Amino acid sequence: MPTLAIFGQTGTGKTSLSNALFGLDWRTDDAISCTQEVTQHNGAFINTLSQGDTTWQLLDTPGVGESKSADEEHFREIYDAFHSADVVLWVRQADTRTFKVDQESILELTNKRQKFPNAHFVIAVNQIDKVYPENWDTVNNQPSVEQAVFISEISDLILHRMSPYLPVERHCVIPCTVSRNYGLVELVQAISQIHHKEI
Ligand SMILES: Nc1nc2c(ncn2[C@@H]2O[C@H](COP(=O)(O)OP(=O)(O)OP(=O)(O)O)[C@@H](O)[C@H]2O)c(=O)[nH]1
Ligand SMILES: [Mg+2]
Repeated sequence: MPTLAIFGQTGTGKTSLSNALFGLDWRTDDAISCTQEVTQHNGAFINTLSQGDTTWQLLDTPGVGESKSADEEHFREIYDAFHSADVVLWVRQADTRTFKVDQESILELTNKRQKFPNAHFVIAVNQIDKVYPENWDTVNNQPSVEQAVFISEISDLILHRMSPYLPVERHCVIPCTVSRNYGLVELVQAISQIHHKEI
């Protein structure tokens, strides 16, 4: 059974994505760091997102960057999840410009780029509904023309800032929004392209 493990800064939407992709009802929070331990589920993607019947071991991890003490407390189990993953899904929030927390935590997780899991790497650029000027096209349920331009630039920037740290390719940087149920089929497709490891 392949392992899909989800990482990223607190509040980016890791648990929301877990719920949306696997039909779960794990607790999320608008304001406070929520997931306090690695949470596991064995199951398939919901059938509106994928026709495949692969059973995954899903690991949802506590977000990084909440505080120094929380990061220290959670590090070991996040590290173990990272190195057991067949697919590493790193979640970024589209309207965030800071990369230092992601970069520093990846450096720690990879022993300063010395040790990588034999995994396939995907970045979800979540919460694209919040991208300036926040005028989501509700008629067609897609980004507005103005948002689409920024989302493309943001995805390029994320690749530029993250690829020195994580071996991710441009076609595996996937814009999405859980709230609008948009981009999730593409995200599942990117996750399902496990080239690098025999399962
Ligand atoms: N606008 C918007 N809000 C979202 C989206 N995805 C998640 N959220 C909200 O973002 C907040 C944080 O979501 P979580 O899923 O708890 O985030 P998390 O990454 O699991 O957070 P930690 O467990 O603290 O690391 C919640 O209020 C979600 O409803 C999205 O696509 N758009
Ligand atoms: Mg969470």
